[in-house]
Amino acid sequence: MTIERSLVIVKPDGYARGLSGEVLRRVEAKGYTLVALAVTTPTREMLAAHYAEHEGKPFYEPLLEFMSSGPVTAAVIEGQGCIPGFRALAGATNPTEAAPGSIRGDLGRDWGEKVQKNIVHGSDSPESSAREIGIWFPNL
Ligand code: RTP
Ligand code: MG
Repeated sequence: MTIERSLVIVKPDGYARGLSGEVLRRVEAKGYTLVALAVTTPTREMLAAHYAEHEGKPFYEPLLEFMSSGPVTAAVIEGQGCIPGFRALAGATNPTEAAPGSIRGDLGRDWGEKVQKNIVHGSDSPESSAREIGIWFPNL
């Protein structure tokens, strides 16, 4: 595997619960490096670009509503295989199904809402990572 970068976001639910430090702790404990870090409330415009692949799906509008509802912690991390590596740290999309030991498995649950509030986002491929980092950290 080559050295790669991934965009990690502690979503509004994770930020509001004070889990940014816990997520970054796990990233660093795994051995990945923090390359960039910011707290920001994303605009709908940024989120429409970020989630373009999901446009038209039933959870798209609730997802944009949720993601623009408050501050998030956004980070670019770096390391060999960090794209699949962080996805493994995050666990399955649905926190109820995510394995214990993962971020979503240890810290997440179903809150009975329209969109899955699952604490973190992580890029799913080198192409997504390059695209997403361009949206969130255009100066990198
Ligand atoms: P992410 O993009 O946030 O890292 O998560 P993911 O790849 O595991 O999930 P993805 O399929 O890309 O979906 C993006 C986010 O949309 C919300 N979602 N809710 N049926 C639902 O309620 C539903 N499905 C997806 C989640 O917040 C998911 O992370
Ligand atoms: Mg995704």
